Amino acid sequence: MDMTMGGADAGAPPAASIPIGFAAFGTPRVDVVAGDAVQWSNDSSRAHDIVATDGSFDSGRVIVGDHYAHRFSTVGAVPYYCSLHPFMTGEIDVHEVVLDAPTLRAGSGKPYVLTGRVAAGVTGSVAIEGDDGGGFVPITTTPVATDGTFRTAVVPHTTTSYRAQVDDDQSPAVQLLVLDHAVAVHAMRRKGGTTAIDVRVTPAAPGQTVVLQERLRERFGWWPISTVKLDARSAAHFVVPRGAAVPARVLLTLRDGATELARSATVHVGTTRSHHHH
Ligand SMILES: [Cu+2]
Repeated sequence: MDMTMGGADAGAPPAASIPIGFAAFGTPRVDVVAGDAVQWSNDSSRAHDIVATDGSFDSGRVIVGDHYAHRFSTVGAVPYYCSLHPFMTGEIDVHEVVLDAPTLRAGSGKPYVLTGRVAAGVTGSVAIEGDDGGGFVPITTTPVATDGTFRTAVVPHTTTSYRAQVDDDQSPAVQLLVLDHAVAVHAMRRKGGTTAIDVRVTPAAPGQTVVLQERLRERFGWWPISTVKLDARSAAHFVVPRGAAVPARVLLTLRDGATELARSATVHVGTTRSHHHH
């Protein structure tokens, strides 16, 4: 079943492309459906090969700039390695059905379209299951189109994992991130020129991270000023020292303080000239 893209066996384009680096396969684990072709491209500066651990395929020597493709027809995990550099390993996981990983974030209570594909020859419908914290439960079923794809709208209320099922095989789960928090801020200028900012996050998220940012002209953008954890009431309090007037906002983030989950409106801190009405 080996083939070369662009050769006599060229059919559908490869479902996945894996770059081969100097000492590693670029995507160590890839999910496909049975019938999919996978293409490896040697982007490095030395030759490699791609050899199935079970002996089911062997690319032979793939020189710099060349590529190799293999079509997978049987469901199951197919580990492989480079026989020239045996520490280089990878795995193709071949399924009856896969869900495409969501690329956008969803809104709570708003429809989001999930898409996926089934293996060659599978017809009928796909069952979609979702887990938003209590375990997987059935959500819906959706028909498979003649080209093997399917799509269906789901309505998540919070961040949810989804998987698809046909016959006895389940797809790997994919996670749909839902932005379901609101960050309310109230800024109050105090005597002496400091500004107090009260923050409240709903629904309650005690212990989660909030970051005060200011838009600083000398930094060319938004800059983190202070990072704190929400208290037991899902509230936080910042005091901004006296200074020039700048826009400020508060982000709810993951623990890293960088991955944004929600953002407040922009408020102004510091001393403005418009204070002294002309
Ligand atoms: Cu190699």
